[in-house]
Amino acid sequence: MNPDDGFEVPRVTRGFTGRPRERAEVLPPGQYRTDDFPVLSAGPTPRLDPEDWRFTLTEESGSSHHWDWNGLRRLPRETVRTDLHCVTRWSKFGTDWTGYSLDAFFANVTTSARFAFVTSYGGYTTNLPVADLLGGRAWIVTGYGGKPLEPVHGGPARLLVPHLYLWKSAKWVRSITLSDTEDLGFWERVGYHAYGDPWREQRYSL
Ligand SMILES: Nc1nc2c(c(=O)[nH]1)N[C@H]1C(S)=C(S)[C@@H](COP(=O)(O)O)O[C@H]1N2
Ligand SMILES: [Mo]
Repeated sequence: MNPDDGFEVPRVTRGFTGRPRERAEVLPPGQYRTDDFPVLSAGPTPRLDPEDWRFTLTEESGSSHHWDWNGLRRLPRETVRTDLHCVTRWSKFGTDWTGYSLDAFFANVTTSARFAFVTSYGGYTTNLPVADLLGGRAWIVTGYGGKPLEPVHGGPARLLVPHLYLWKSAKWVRSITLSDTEDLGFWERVGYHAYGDPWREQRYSL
């Protein structure tokens, strides 16, 4: 783990990207507030050294883009303060992350694909529209609360898509594959909503 990673405590609390944070610290319907940070993992925590971490972004054409830890760290680093909303009904306000906007990963990507399929080390998967990864709304994060992201919360690197239910924020993220067809991920296949907007309470598809 690089020692400077995650040690920059965010000072700009809201709208560091220049956009207002809508409805920050307001509970979506059916949620309760917690100050804990529960751990929800469908399997064991993969132990992955940053040196062994790789991330692959594959276009619908099949051509792919790769980042290792050094490549990741060459991207512009951002701090993010955001609320989290888990489909199991807990919400946590004002969490501080450091990471890299998905916009930076898409800078040299040519795609008209609508759908993204995310795969983690350990085999977890989830799906979301490509559009939801763009526009300063999604990050690969490596720091939490001013420290390197703990393995149980997805370290060394996880996806963070806070405007959707937290199951979309794949821990130990390994790859994103773009496609014209919608493939469902681990929870979506067993009945969780394909999109998962907490403000519209899109918990289940059934
Ligand atoms: N790889 C992976 N990512 C995952 C999960 C998982 O089981 N495996 N669980 C998801 C769910 S359901 C939630 S609520 C959040 C929980 O994140 P946390 O454990 O950091 O609170 O991670 C999401 N990302
Ligand atoms: Mo969850």
